[in-house]
Amino acid sequence: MTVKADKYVAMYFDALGAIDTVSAERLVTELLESGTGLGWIVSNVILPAQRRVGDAWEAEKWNVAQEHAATSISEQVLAVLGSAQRELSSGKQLVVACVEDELHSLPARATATVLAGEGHRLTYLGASVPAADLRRFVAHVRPEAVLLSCLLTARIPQAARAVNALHGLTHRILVGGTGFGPEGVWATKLGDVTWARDAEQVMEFLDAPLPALSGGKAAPRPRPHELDVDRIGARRDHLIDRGMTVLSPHLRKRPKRDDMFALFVADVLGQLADTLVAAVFVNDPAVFDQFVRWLRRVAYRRGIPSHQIDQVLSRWHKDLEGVPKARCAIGVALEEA
Ligand code: B12
Repeated sequence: MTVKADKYVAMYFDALGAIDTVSAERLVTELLESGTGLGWIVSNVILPAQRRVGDAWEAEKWNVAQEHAATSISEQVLAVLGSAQRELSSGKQLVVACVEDELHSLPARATATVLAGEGHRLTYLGASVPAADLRRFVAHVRPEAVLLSCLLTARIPQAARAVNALHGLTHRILVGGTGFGPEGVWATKLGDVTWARDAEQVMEFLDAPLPALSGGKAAPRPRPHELDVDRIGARRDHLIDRGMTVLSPHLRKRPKRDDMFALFVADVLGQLADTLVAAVFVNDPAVFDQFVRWLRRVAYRRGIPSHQIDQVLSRWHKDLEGVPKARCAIGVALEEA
């Protein structure tokens, strides 16, 4: 099956590269008509091709516009696949949402599409759903389970807020996405949730007897190092400015088109600060270290050497005096350089 999958991934990825929606759609519909399962197509063709899109962007082979165009084709393909599915009376009512600030909606949509293919009744809320609005929506719909997606580790605090907001409203909260780390290790910090790798695993959990609905006032969740988290949050803009100052001589060396590059760098520094908050929130420096490794790779390919990232980190280390958990995480990332 792997060889076959590789072939289809290559064909699908080529269609994305050629912005050829018709071929992408035809490929998956032909697979479906030949009896290939919806879950298999999503997990072994569409999602791996999207990962390749990310690799192409990371390696600067594809620009942001190409990535956007490719992703919008995959969204369309998933919409077509999803609309062809029928709900079963045995199907469960499920709500799927990305946590606040999480813009990677495609993996959540893919998960929802596979579950719809199994006859479940899906309400897909898409990207960045504020916790309070999610609570209101779930209180109204009363689904059997809520599925939360988080692709970036930086969004773990938002995931925790969503979980808190849902307390007492649904029998199950399932969380998924690369943001929770390998095998969902950081999801354990969110309290009463179940991490699932993919839609298949969600189905296993849905088949198990329903846990009791925890009622009453929200149980106090562990909010580790709350003060440190707030302190970094309060300095977020300052940290971004600092990073831009350190990197600006370098940004000026870039060709004219690169006003966009400066915006990208500012955005990534924001993600870096948010990831530091997440690392402190779950009390694991590995969260930050992992993102810094990615940043070094991406920055290097765009002409920013690793020692300049170190300079940013060293400035942040100084600026965050009195925030020991943050300094510890930065220290680990600097040592790993
Ligand atoms: C498309 C894309 C975008 C689009 C998203 C559009 C959309 N509608 O989804 C846009 C342009 C918005 C975007 C933005 C950014 N992106 Co982006 N993006 C991607 C890309 C290319 C594809 C994402 C995708 O759909 N993957 C598809 C599937 C295969 O991913 P997957 O996570 O493995 O999916 C599995 C699980 O996550 C699981 N799952 C997910 N949710 C759930 C929920 C439940 C309940 C369950 C059970 C399972 C589950 O389902 C899948 C398995 O079945 C990835 C590349 C990649 N490797 O994923 C980068 C990537 C994720 N992005 C990345 C980055 C850094 C960013 C930005 C910070 C970039 C920037 N500022 O310039 C921003 C951040 C935006 C934000 N605030 O959220 C990095 C992350 C690096 C890191 N170490 O954290 C990646 C890996 C790119 C790269 N190679 O560098 N991005």
